Amino acid sequence: MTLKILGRANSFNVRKVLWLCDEIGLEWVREDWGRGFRATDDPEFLEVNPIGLVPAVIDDGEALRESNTIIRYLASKYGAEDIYPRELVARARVEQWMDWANYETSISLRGAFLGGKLGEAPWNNDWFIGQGRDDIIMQVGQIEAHLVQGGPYMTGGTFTLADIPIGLIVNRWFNLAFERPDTPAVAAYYETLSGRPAYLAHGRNGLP
Ligand SMILES: N[C@@H](CCC(=O)N[C@@H](CS)C(=O)NCC(=O)O)C(=O)O
Repeated sequence: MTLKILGRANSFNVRKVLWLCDEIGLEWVREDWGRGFRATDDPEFLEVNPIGLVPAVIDDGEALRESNTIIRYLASKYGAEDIYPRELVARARVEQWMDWANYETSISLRGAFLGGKLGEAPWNNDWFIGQGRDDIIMQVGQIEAHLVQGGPYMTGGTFTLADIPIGLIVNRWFNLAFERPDTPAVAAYYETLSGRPAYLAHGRNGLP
């Protein structure tokens, strides 16, 4: 049965699912939910995801939520071991970047992006914006330092699930408009990812 994705296509976390699906060739349909579309506190949405955030998916009648969980689930279900290895150390090296992105950079991007770029309340106060900008500069610096040690992808020579959240952060980084240090290794990584059609469709697609 075709995978159903609930969430607006301009959402950072929905884009992870869309990118993964196209990367491994899964068929999907999508419904617009979230900011600017039907609200996620609508009972119809809450029945699928009681947490009230996008994305949610319905796969073979099973409702699932949390973007990283969804992409790990789909990669596992459809045997994409090249991008989500079974070997435990290799798997942990992928997941550590996914977890780091979902906690650390999500908070800083609330200030730097939602507050500083979109002017969205309650994130649009000067302290929070400033803190978010300082933090994302530090965190992209950590990605830069990591890529200088290795690359071209986050876990080495090949593309993995780790590159999905990090690729979306990097796209957002280059779409922010405040004074930032140069990050040449991150810029090279951005170009490397841009060789992937699914990244051009859902990551570097003109949306921040
Ligand atoms: N930890 C969740 C975060 C989900 C999240 O924050 N989604 C945002 C969009 S990226 C959302 O639902 N915002 C409210 C809205 O669009 O109405 C995940 O990774 O899926």
